[in-house]
Amino acid sequence: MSLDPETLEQFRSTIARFVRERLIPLEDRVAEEDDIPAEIVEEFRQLGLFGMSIPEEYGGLGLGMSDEVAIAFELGFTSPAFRSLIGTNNGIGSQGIIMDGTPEQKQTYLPRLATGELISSFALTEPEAGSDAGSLRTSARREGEFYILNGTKRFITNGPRAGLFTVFARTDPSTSDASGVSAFLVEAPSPGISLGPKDRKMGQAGSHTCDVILQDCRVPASALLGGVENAGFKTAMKVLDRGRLHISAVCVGAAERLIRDSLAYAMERKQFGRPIAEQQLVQAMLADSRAEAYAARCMIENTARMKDEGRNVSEEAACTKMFASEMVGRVADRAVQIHGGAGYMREYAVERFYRDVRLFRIYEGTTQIQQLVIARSMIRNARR
Ligand code: COS
Repeated sequence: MSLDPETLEQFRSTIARFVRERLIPLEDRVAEEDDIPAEIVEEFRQLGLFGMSIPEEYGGLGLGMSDEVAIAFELGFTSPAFRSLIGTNNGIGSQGIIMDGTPEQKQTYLPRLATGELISSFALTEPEAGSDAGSLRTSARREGEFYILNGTKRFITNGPRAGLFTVFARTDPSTSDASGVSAFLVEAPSPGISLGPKDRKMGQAGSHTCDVILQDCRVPASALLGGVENAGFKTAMKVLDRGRLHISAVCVGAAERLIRDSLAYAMERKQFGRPIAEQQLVQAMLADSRAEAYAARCMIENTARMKDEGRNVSEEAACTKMFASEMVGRVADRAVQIHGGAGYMREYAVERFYRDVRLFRIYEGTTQIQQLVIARSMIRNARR
């Protein structure tokens, strides 16, 4: 499902204005307080942002992938912490339920995720299972009408706020790979779940991650996603295909913000008797950033269109995530360089963005994992 072009354009311009008028002025406060003001959370709710990608029948806006990336480009223009708050409900926290949940699971959770009444988190990563997600050790043992979960999940985005975790756990103890993994919808707080302290991160202040510890956590058998054992890893991979495209769009938004700030600074700042924007070496940096951000935008729009057509875009989503996240790293580096000494100072947003965007090359699959996904797909296709 997608919005008609006029409605999408109205929504996009509303979000663009909201970002510029409400969110950008609050960036320093969010970074300082490491939190998002309650009134902003409420405004997100009213704008429908928690349920952008949740189908309309469950109270969401029902955006298709092309629509969603159009909005993510706009949200990327400000601190990633704002987007992170609504990111899990629209992406990795809800898409597993949308794709593979039972009708009851959809009915129970999606309406509350769409309004933001419930915040969801995706609990895949563990202390010993990061890129090799299929090797996870958290266990789920069936006991009558319950499963008993034990293990530790690490770096869980929105963990401290979450009322619902999609927990990936091993239901087949005879396996040590992806084949024995299932997904569970685990409500919080509940006995057997405890949270570690908030992680102290390099950037993205205002977005919270923590360990989620499961100790004999007892969930009803109905918490098994889709009611099917050992299908969880494929759910995780499908959810990540989509998430990688969304994150790519956020990278482009951030790059466009960095370019805007760099251009404004370069046109203002004078050295050698004229604005540095007139120096060819500075122009080269601006032009490289512009061309690369444009290339990433085109890749994302094309891949999103393919996904809306129902095509498998695992390879393209990985290409896009790899290119866009690496691109924004280069753009941020040039932005600091263009700002010179000022770019190393906290008064300028580029210093904060430089730290914030570093995460994009790591989460939802590192660049090296994207390379692996792309190359494996190339080889598979060549063998056909
Ligand atoms: N969509 C649907 N199914 C998929 C899939 C996808 N995108 N990718 C893999 N699968 C399926 C495979 O087809 C395979 O199924 P069969 O056994 O029936 O053939 C199964 O899942 C296992 O796949 P594979 O053998 O490729 O698994 P690996 O253990 O080799 O892992 C990688 C694959 C490395 C790509 C995966 O572990 C990964 O993406 N790691 C990064 C994790 C990540 O992004 N973490 C971020 C934290 S969440 S913010």
